[in-house]
Amino acid sequence: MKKSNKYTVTAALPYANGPIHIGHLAGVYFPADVFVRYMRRKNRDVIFICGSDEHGVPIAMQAKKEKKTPQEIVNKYHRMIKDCFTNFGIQFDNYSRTSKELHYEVSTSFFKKLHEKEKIFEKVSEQYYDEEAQQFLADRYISGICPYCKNDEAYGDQCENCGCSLIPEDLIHPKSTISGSFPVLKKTKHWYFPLNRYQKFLEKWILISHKKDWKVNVYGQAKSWLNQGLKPRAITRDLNWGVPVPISEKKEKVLYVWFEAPIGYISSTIEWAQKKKIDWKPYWKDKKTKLIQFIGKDNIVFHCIIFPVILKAYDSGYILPDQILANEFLHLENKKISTSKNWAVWGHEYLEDFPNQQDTLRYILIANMPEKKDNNFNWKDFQKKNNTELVAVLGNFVNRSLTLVKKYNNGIVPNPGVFSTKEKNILTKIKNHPEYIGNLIESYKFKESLACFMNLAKIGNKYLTEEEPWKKKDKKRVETILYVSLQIVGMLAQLSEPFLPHIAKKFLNMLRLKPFLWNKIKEEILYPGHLLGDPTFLFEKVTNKSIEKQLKKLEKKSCK
Ligand code: B3M
Ligand code: ZN
Repeated sequence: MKKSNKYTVTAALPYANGPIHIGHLAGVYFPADVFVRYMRRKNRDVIFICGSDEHGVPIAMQAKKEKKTPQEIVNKYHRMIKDCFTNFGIQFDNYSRTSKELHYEVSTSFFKKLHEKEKIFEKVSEQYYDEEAQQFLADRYISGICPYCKNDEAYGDQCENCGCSLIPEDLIHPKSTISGSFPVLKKTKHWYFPLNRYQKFLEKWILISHKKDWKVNVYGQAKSWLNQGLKPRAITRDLNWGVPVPISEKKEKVLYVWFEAPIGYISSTIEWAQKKKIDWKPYWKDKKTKLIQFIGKDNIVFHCIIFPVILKAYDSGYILPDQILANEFLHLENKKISTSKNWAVWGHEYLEDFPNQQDTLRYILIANMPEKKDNNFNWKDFQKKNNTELVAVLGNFVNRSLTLVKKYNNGIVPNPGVFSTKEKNILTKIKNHPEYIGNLIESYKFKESLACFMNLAKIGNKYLTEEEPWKKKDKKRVETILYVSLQIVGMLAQLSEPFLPHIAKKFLNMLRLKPFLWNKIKEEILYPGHLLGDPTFLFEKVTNKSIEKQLKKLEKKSCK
């Protein structure tokens, strides 16, 4: 297969209305980071783009809740989210904000051009209006009884009890969540995007071209939307927070957040290119460039249907996503993660409670990634995986190998003697690992790629335990065993970076090795005569006490 020359990788722009939790990390940011780190080591021309999504009702609602202005809210959470990503080693090429001037320019220019080319139309409709608060009500600001399950706390866009999606007019006894009053229907003008005109184009692009290469969950959701038949959708809102509609005479009309936020991927790329003084266009317009988007499951329709249609309608040579990757949900202690119920493990709290153990969370969340079905995170399993896999297998094997080499050969990689059949097999096996793991990552099978990496550590650990070099009389035999062990150790150090970047650094330093390009990771990584550094421990045990502390913390949360 001929490899294309550029990759634009995006990760969903998180709403700056709250901190990042393990669900976000496992679902979007860790897999995306593993992928990009690997691609960089493959020497591919890849950029990793993200930024904070700072508009929309979720921000306005959080501002109300915290009695702050939307600006204060986004400033606070943008910082927090950005720091959290940095501390977990998520290495974006650019992390922007949709509140930046540049993003206003780019997103309004999209809107203007679509308007000029008559790709959007105006329509007056009736919408719920809160007379007390004197504002139109976004779907989320209206609650009432769900017509399907009779839950009396359903929202104007969705019932969280039965999961059905709603429109405000579906609700029985609608009520404004701002003032508690009964809203009235009032006329308002909005701009609509005729999605229905793109039905055929999308059917061809998704149902025919991507039937085989998109993940089942993504393809399935897109297909079900197409089967229902697409309808025009409003791309503006009555709200006082957002990118103002450039052609509206009325204030307080803004671009719908799901219209402008995806354009944020483009403005973030432009910002990056401006800083680097290079041209951004090849990353979005070169037909050979691959656009790969990592998103949350609840964002599928926006990335598979709305954003591609915007790009297509704008018609200036934009490429369409090649891959849209969404995972299922991660639960916490068998319960649905919920920001509003504070049922979550927050990234910033983890970093405080487990300093220098970022990679442990990376490891556990990649190993438990809800790739095909919902998965669960629980603290006992976290402790077990850390202690029995990272500490007892990977850490222990590396430490034992290096300690033995120090003892028997002054920390110098020995010259091997004759290999046994078992050793020959091991050496052949490890040689295949870079390609094997790489292929899994390129097929977006992150869990399997990590398992494959870990399997190598298991092979090494088992081999060293079985061979017992410390009991051998024959010096050459000892040296051969240590040599073979060290090749596994070296391979692990080179391959660990996409998954465990902080550990990888320490690990390579300890071996006094530089990171190799992925294609250069070959059989003999540590040559005879190479002087190793002093062995240190790569991982720390997680104690019962610290797990109890986390469980108590959760208990407190659930009592609130
Ligand atoms: N901010 C949704 C979310 O954080 C939304 C993603 C935007 S991607 C353009 O779940
Ligand atoms: Zn319901």
